[in-house]
Amino acid sequence: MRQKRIAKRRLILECIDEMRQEIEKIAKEIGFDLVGFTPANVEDKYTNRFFDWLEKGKEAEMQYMRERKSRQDLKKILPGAKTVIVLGINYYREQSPLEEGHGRVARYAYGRDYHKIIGKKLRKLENYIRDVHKGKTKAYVDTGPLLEKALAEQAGLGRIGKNSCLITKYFGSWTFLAEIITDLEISDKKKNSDTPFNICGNCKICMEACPTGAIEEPGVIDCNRCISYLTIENKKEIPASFKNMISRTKTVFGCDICQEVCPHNKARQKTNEHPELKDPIAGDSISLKKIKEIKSDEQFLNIFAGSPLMRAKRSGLQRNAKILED
Ligand code: B12
Ligand code: SF4
Ligand code: SF4
Repeated sequence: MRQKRIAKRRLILECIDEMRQEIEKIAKEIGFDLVGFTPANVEDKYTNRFFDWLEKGKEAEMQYMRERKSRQDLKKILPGAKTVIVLGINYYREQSPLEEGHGRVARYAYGRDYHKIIGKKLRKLENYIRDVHKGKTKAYVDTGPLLEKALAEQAGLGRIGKNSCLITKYFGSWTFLAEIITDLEISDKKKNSDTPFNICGNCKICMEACPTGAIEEPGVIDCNRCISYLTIENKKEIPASFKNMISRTKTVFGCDICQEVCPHNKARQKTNEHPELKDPIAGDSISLKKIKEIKSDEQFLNIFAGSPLMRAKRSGLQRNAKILED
């Protein structure tokens, strides 16, 4: 009897393993570079950190970050959720040297908005899971209340560094993240070590290199000080105390500094091979004169439609460019 039970259990485990391998294979064919599986619950150590961060007001004006419940319990998003399939896509590219009179654009915003590119790939994988395995699914790519880096770390895609980015083994932190929550029970029980930031050891290079001191503690970003937040998400005037610091970085949209200095990235970064990421819209940098001369929202749309720069709107981009000109 016991022997029979063990044999049955072994068979189930083999089936789960096979299903995981098959989904991983399809995901890679669709164009994902990294695939991992984790149970559909976020460990307390992450949610506690997240609540702490909110309580201290580190999210600045990003109201949408205050949605707490579903970040903790994914069954509130998909009833019966059992597994999160975490996916990664390398987006690294070498940048051309910055020309005089130009402002730097962060690498993630070089071409077409990754939400659109990855969204399409997610739909393909969801269709496969629904049709072949009859699983319910709900997909995200930076589009909902998930702790994506926490889930990626749980799924074994990489480790969170002191710069708070998820650093993967093959591409460093130059990796977009996306998730499919499903009611299929296919999670992988392999776990990362519990020691936080052990990928960093005693290194603090990113904390020291951040021009505005936004990495307050290992893994904790104060958005009120972060150039990425100030130049993308922030809708207001940029506080005078940060203007000089931003001007020195010559950044007009986003910020890559705490990733560029990371020794893990230097050892792992390789130019991505995704054709969809190669068409420039904003490019590596934009002429400040060109930004200044945009006279209407319509003209702005004509130039930047489909690009992550739409998030800052014309007013935000012109505000940023003005800081570099002054
Ligand atoms: C809000 C947000 C921002 C904000 C805040 C950034 C931040 N670090 O929180 C701003 C606008 C500043 C930002 C900037 C950028 N972002 Co952003 N952002 C997000 C978003 C929507 C939510 C992140 C979040 O929940 N923050 C809240 C904090 C509290 O959570 P956390 O950062 O995950 O921190 C966890 C860990 O660090 C850990 N932790 C922290 N301290 C400790 C200590 C101990 C002891 C332990 C155990 C754990 C622990 O627990 C925390 C809670 O889970 C995610 C998408 C998503 N839904 O997850 C994208 C996301 C994080 N962003 C992304 C990117 C690409 C960027 C930029 C690189 C863009 C750019 N070039 O300008 C920068 C990077 C700046 C940086 N160093 O983080 C990617 C990151 C991919 C990766 N490989 O890490 C994501 C995942 C989007 C995506 N789908 O690809 N972003
Ligand atoms: S993105 Fe830039 S400003 Fe923000 S923490 Fe990193 S280095 Fe600092
Ligand atoms: S620069 Fe150093 S401290 Fe920062 S994430 Fe990389 S290894 Fe960790």
